[in-house]
Amino acid sequence: MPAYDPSNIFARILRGEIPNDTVLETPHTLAFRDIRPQAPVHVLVIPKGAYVSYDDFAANAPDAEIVDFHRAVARVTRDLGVDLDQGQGFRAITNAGEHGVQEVPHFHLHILGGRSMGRMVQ
Ligand code: IU
Repeated sequence: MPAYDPSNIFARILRGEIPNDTVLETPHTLAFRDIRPQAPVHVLVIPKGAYVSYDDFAANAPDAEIVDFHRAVARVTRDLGVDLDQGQGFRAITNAGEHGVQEVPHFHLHILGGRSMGRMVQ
């Protein structure tokens, strides 16, 4: 696992150095709109803790942070109307490392919705 780089852009957002369009904040999690949205709903959900990627978070975060993160994901889908009770669904993806083409080295989950996201394998 590469060392966590505290100068990455999401760490700077968490420190309040850069503004963001927050949709939800909980004790361990922040969700904000992606600056280059790929769909009508495009939100990034990030833990406040310093985790490089999904595998880092899943392996190393305390249970309370993991639960808080996933409850926040569910709340975002409900609050933005893409959940399966009131909406038409969403895609949740995370990119990790070089082959995943991860741009920002702070774990984040993309929530994409508001239109059909298409088949992943054509
Ligand atoms: P990736 O999964 O690391 O490849 O995606 C990073 C995302 O972060 C990408 O969708 C960017 O548009 C987004 N983003 C952002 O929302 N705000 C920023 O200041 C920067 C990137 I830099």
